[in-house]
Amino acid sequence: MGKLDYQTAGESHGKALIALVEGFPSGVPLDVDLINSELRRRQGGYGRGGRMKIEQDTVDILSGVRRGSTIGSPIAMEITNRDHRIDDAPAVHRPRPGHADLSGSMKWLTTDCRETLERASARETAARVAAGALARSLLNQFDIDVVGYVLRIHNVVVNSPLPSSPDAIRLARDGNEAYCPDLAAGQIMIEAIRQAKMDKDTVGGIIEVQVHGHPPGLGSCMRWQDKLDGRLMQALGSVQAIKGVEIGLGFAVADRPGSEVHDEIDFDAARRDTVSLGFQRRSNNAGGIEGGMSNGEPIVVRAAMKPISTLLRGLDSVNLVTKAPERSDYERSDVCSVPAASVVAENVVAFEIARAFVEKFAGDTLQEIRAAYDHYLESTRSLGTA
Ligand code: EPS
Repeated sequence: MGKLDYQTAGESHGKALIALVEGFPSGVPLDVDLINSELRRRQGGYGRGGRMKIEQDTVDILSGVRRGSTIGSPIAMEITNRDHRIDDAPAVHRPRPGHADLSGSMKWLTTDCRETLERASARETAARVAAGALARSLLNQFDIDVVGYVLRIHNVVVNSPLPSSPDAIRLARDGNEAYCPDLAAGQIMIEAIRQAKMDKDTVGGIIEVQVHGHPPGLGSCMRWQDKLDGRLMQALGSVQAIKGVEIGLGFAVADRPGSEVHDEIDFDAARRDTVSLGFQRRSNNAGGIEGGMSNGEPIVVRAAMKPISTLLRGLDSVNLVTKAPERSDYERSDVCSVPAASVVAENVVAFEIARAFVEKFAGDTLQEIRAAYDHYLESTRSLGTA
């Protein structure tokens, strides 16, 4: 039994993107429609560019599944690129500030930024969404729910309280092209994107992801690599264009004394049979993680996305061949992909939760994982009752 992990391969204009998931338990009924609907959502959102009119992202499952269920072998998924022309795509000599163009050209000793940008492109996130959405077939077996949405685009911020259940958040979120659960704010966000497009500019924003229904004890304080908060930060921080990640109160913890930060604990015996084992918090400033472990409260993570670095109006740059000052190259691009990034964030978080879940309740089969999970909940529930 290997560790649950995944890898991606593929360039933006190569033949295809690949997600390869290893260590996935057997016996999990696979929800391919869920993977495809997440891929479709990633392609959408207001502010996307022309490429999304060309592509129709769906997965072809190449291995690891038999008669609709996983069989324990590596699961390879392929997403075909309709717009595959990597050999014919023009050279890019004028690096876009903010993109991988200049650092990649220096690193791989080339004056053609295309050699780096093809892989650095956010198109790769389609493969990450496929892997994360696949992991949800496992999470769904245990009623673990993950929901991601947009909190802010440019200077437009959600300013009404969000519904508390993931289903209600999803319902509100899916009602607008900003993927924002506050409809009024979502409409103003769309206006901000429209304005940026008119200005030949781009805008960024903030996304939030919540996890519900998971047990306490995912992650560990024993090895720094195993801390759940650190792992979520790595997973989200590695998503293209993400420049900041925070958990719970995040940077706002610096403004408050401890008495206004830490989430006081109650016990309600009547709720002992729930996944929180009866423990309850009066607030959730920790964002559901203490000591690098889930504490049973919803996990709440946020990520800040910079504006896309391809601007129609260009930015000052230097021609890598002549070293003359020139404006950066323009590649077809999005004006804003914060809504799409909320889908990416939701699914990369889902994968990390599944990874931590399979670590804690290790087993080759769904059956064994379920037995370990039930045994754990039963054991923790009986703590203190001698
Ligand atoms: C993307 C596909 C890309 C870009 C975008 C994301 O396609 P193309 O380069 O052919 O237009 O639209 O990539 C970026 C914004 C970037 O900076 O790399 C996708 O599938 O999400």
